Amino acid sequence: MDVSQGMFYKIVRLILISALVAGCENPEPNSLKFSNKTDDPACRDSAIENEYVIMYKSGQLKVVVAHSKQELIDKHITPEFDDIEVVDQNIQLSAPTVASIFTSASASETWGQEDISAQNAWDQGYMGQDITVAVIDSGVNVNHPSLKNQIALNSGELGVDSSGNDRRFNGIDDDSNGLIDDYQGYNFASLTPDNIENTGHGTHVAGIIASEHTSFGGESVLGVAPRAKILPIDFIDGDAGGTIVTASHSIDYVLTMRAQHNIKVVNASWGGPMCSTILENKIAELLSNEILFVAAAGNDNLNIDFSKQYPASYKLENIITVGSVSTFLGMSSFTNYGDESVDLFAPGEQIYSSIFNNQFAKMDGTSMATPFVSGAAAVLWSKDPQASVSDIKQALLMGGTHSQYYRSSSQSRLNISGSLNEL
Ligand SMILES: [Ca+2]
Ligand SMILES: [Ca+2]
Ligand SMILES: [Ca+2]
Repeated sequence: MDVSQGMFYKIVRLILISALVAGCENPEPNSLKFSNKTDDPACRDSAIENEYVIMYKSGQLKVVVAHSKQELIDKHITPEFDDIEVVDQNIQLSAPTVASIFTSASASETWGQEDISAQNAWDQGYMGQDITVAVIDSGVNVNHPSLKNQIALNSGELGVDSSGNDRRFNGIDDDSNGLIDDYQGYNFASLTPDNIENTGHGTHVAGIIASEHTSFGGESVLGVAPRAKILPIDFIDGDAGGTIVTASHSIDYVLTMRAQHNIKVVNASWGGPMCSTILENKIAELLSNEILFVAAAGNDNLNIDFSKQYPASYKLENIITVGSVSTFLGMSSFTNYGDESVDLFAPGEQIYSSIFNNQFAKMDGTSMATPFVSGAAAVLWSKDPQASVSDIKQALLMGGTHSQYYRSSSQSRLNISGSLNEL
């Protein structure tokens, strides 16, 4: 390539990056993978004004402030042009929403587990053993009696250091993974090791996936994969919320800890109309590492083939998007749906599980349907540890209970017994 050609390609790339920086208004036909989700004006609403995220070719992220496109290019892009992979708006992620919290509800506390034939898997000895599910959420009450034995602990931050101090609390990054005292997950909203669980959401999700079946004061949750481990990754704290950056750092952490914990599944019971190439790239990295990403369809009663919701609507092979069915087994009145964009339905109303302060509660939402599928994936992997993401996804979609009324690609709702037969 001669000099003029090199300059030409530089200019072309700069134009592409400029198109990205312009946000969703001005998609170039070939502008990376951005244009397929730039047609929805809703994605602009969640952008943080004047804040941009630079993703370097190394995978590192940096948040920068610029008051105009020209300022962004002159100050931040041009000086580091060759090291930059993509530039994106920074986007606010709303705290995960639950359709409602019940104080009294008529359904059995285990109707969901019964509907998906979980007992059949447990009877065969498939309980998610040796599999870890990363729960990227509002945090997990790691001391909850149903969950305290189910947390994936980082061996590099356990025991005592050379000074005789407990590595869990010594203020030192003992395993040199870049994070201090991350012995039971990490909080990328506060940048501390502490799960700050003040919504109940993440604990409820974690309980559906992997609660022990032991009774505590007469109460128990039948976790779908009771021998799987949970890696709690907190990326949303109260009103401060999370961003594309906290979500991306959470996914980077999954990749860092993947080998030690055998993380096969990420549960993402959150989303919104956010237009982010960076988040899409991060989920694609999970795909390269054979990690499944199970995403909630959302609770807006929308057809998300048309009203895109992310991360559910990214076209990546490792994503399973989950809608909710009611106790009557029809689609929930609130659930999002889509013949292409939703993959599978699962129980998502009057779901009983753990919450903060060591309590239990019933909740509604696609956030609750999603962990049924994550738990089921862990169960399938405990039957066939060598299975690929594609094998597991296919078994989940093909093994479900079929109905033409379910508006999803598989027209079915989760059934573990059927899926085990497909594997
Ligand atoms: Ca560490
Ligand atoms: Ca430490
Ligand atoms: Ca939190």
